[in-house]
Amino acid sequence: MNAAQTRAVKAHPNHYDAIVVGAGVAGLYTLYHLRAAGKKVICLEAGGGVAGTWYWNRYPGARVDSQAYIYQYFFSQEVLNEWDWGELFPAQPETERYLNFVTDKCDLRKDIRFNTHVDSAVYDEATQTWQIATANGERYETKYFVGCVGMLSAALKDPCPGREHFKGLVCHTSAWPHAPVDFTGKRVGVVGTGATGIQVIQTVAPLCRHLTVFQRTPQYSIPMRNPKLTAEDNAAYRRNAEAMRKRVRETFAGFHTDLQTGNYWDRPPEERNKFLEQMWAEGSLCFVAANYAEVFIDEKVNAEVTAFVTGKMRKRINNPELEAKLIPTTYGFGTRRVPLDTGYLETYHRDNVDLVDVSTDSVAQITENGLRLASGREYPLDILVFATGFDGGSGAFTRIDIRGRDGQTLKDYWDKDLRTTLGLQVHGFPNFFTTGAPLAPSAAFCNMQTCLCQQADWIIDTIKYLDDHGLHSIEPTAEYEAAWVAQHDAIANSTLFPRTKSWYMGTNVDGKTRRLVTYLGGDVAYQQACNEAKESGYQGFVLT
Ligand code: NA7
Repeated sequence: MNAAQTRAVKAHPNHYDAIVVGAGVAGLYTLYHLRAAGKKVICLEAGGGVAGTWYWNRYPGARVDSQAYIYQYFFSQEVLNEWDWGELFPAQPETERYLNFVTDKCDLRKDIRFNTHVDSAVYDEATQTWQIATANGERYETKYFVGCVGMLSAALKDPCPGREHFKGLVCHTSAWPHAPVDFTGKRVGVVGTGATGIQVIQTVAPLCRHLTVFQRTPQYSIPMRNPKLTAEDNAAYRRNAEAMRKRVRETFAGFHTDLQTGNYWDRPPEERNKFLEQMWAEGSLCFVAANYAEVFIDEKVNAEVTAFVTGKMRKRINNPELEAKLIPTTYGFGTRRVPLDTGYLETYHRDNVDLVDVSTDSVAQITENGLRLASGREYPLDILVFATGFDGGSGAFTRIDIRGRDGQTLKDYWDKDLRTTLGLQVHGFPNFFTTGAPLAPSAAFCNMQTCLCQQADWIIDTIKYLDDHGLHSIEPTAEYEAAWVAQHDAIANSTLFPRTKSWYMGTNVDGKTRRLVTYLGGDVAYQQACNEAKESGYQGFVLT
């Protein structure tokens, strides 16, 4: 950049060193630390408040599946000292309150522009800046464009046409109304039985007159153990916070517990069963994240653990007809995201709940009075809830018109092949940083707080490095990106995940490139790769 170009950049009324898009877990953290590093930074947020996922997904029953003491920030002693958690797995209102508390404690609100949807971000090679346009007509310019837009924020639209004819209320879980929805006396239909659908179903069933669940694929589910937390519990979390901060970065999936060492088959059968029973009793995702790696790699191990889980489910369901519908048979345990539930399976014992299999007779049309299947069978409803998932990992980025060098759009690039460098940058898009993007643990298989904050740390350090060295831009080379993709694929293809249809593999979105969105080498290996890039002076990246 020559002197005239530098002057032109500085003259822009909305010029920033860095613009962070999204005020969720990653965005708030990045904003705080970039500001603390002396950068002129602003955060643009589409919603009317902070919290990202926990702002939008305010449906009944929404709840975090990570324990509160690992789903919290560790960077602020003041926040740690002053915040008390009420439940081990906090519900959406508590989580949203927490993120608002952090926002106010750290005085972040003044640097967030709410109700500001970013429509486009275009890289100007002459000035080495990103030109950002928002839906409300504002223009911004920034050296660094940091997308903290959420791995699960691009919701899939209505799965069938006809919403305009429906006399009742249609709700998407991911854009739930802020005013409470009254289910009293209502006939409710829920489409989707992923982690979200399960939370809605078990919560709404006792509130409504009748609930019809439209299920395409059944789920393995673990009963959540969710005690209320006392002042002593919170005091213990505080005492342990420093150790926990370190611990979560030492494990495979960013939890406090780690995958088992040793071989599954080395334990005799009764010990294996005892181990599984102990893990099951935890009532958490530890059953996944602290199990044996072979569960996800070795068909026979997976079959044994699957049999253990289905045995548990059968006992709860205790009805052959329902078991046939609710127990998965087409994929192995853990190869799609395992939900934690609170009385979900037992919900189907209620007289006011029906389970409809839409795997062969699909959801076809929203009618005036309800939902019609392909066979013509119609279900009268007052409220229709879609819990139909997201374009995971990539969708929130490709819904923004992002253009890098030579006018290349990110959407076209990813439509050809879903690829990133460490999930942090993309070749052809200088000074564009991402959290929660494909090919990193934070895209799916991780305690999100751990992985998002670790990625944000790398981005913050990299921005500081560039500025401290008087550099203008950073971009991964095509070769380095190809090497990362190859490493990612080699690991992914050695597991059972690619055999199962799920948002992890992108099979839930028509036409999406099939690639496991999440890096499965584990957080420790991932952090090592990130640190090596940094410590080598960014070998594999072009710095100008
Ligand atoms: P998921 O896990 O993608 O679940 C979406 C559900 O919606 C799933 O049961 C889908 O069935 C179902 N679905 C989607 N489209 C249809 C149509 N057309 N007809 C019937 N059923 C349909 O999303 P969630 O929001 O539950 O969870 C996302 C993540 O949030 C979760 O993994 C956690 O990390 C938190 P399918 O399985 O595709 O047959």
